[in-house]
Amino acid sequence: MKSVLICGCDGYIGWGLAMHLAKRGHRVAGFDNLHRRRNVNAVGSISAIPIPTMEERVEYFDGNIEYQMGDATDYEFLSGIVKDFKPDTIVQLAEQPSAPFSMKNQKQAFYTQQNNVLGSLNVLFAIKEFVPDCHLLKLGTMGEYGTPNITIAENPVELEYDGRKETIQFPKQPGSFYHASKVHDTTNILLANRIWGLSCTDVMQGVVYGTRTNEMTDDKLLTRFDFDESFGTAINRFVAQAVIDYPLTPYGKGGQTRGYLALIDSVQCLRLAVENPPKQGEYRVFNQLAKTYSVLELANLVQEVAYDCGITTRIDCIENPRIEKENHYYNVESQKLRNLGFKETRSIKDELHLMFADLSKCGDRIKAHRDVIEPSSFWNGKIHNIVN
Ligand code: NAD
Ligand code: USQ
Repeated sequence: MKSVLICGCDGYIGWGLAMHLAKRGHRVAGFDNLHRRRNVNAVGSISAIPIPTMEERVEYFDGNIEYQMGDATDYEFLSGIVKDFKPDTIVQLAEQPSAPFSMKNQKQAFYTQQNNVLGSLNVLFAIKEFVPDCHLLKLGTMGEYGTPNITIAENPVELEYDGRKETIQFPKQPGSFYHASKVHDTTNILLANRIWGLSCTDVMQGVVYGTRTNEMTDDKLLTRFDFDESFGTAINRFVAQAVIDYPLTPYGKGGQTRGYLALIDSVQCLRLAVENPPKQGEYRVFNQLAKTYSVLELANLVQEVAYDCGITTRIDCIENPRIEKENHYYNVESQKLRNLGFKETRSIKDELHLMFADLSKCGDRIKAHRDVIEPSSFWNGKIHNIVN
């Protein structure tokens, strides 16, 4: 049994992970500042799936989860909970996760980097001061790497230049101020690993989709589900769109390719990392994804499954609000979690069927907020400058 502190336990992944670890017999505590709820409301949206308060969730769930409201950027609060709970694993999910939100304006870019980088810096110091042997399981993102024209390695790579060799982490090319905040985190973690011997799994996770984990046995235990331009992610948005007869929205040419995994597999992978910690003083990277797809492939898959569910839906490629390559090479090494036993729980089509079943009950809530689906913030308008 591990004692696991989850930073950001009210979030899309955090709530599912907290229940999953508690059901596996781990001792689980968590905290959250509830900014995700606030930020989604601030962009004029809501979670399509209604969710109770964190206090109610903990009560409905008959496993044991200790919850406190609090902020990772408040060191007094954070060090207090670490000192009291004495975790042997800290899962750091407590960050602002939306790339489009971070690109809206100066205020949101500043907020994202301050919240993410300084919150994670506090986690590093709390570990050093109070639980130096603790395993930090840190959620980074596949978007730290960008879309390089070579295979993305999971292990450090050897660089040869000017007749000399050095081993380095795979180079990072983030595409938004949000993704850049994760690269800054990685730099700080590597430093803490080098100078203090901190043990860390830095998870480069792909885009997560889905409505369910096995522990969500009751509607009151479901996790949040967003579909707006900022907080909704590709597959989740497409299913929500199909449910209300809104044309699916691949951006631009639709060739943008990313790694994806279902929520149930995200918590499976994080549990495997918790139960198989790195060696003391080790820094390791896991590239966490099940499969890669282009957004157009995803839109086609969602259209097919919608049809099976009796919904006819249209695909309208719309102007890309982001600055990104729309036709590019993408290949990722992701073997380490598979070596620990990770297997995709079900096919993407089966997962999409479950999503349609859950979201078809939420059509009215999505329809009432349909105006937040269309992108309204363009990253800079110079889309023609991207070399494909
Ligand atoms: P989320 O926003 O639903 O969860 C993060 C939670 O942390 C939220 O409940 C939020 O209120 C809380 N939080 C944010 N800043 C905080 C702070 N300073 N102190 C305390 N609580 C704070 O996001 P998610 O989709 O569950 O993602 C979790 C993590 O995984 C994030 O770090 C995200 O960047 C990363 N990630 C997510 C995805 C994805 O597709 N969802 C993919 C790759 C990586
Ligand atoms: N996209 C569309 N149409 C849409 C929405 C998205 O074509 O309606 C495209 C985007 O332009 C992008 C791709 O789909 O090319 C993925 O976009 P996304 O919004 O699903 O994902 P992203 O912005 O990259 O961010 C999400 C999570 C973030 C996490 C990241 C993992 O919000 O927290 O870090 O996925 S990754 O993409 O691997 O960096």
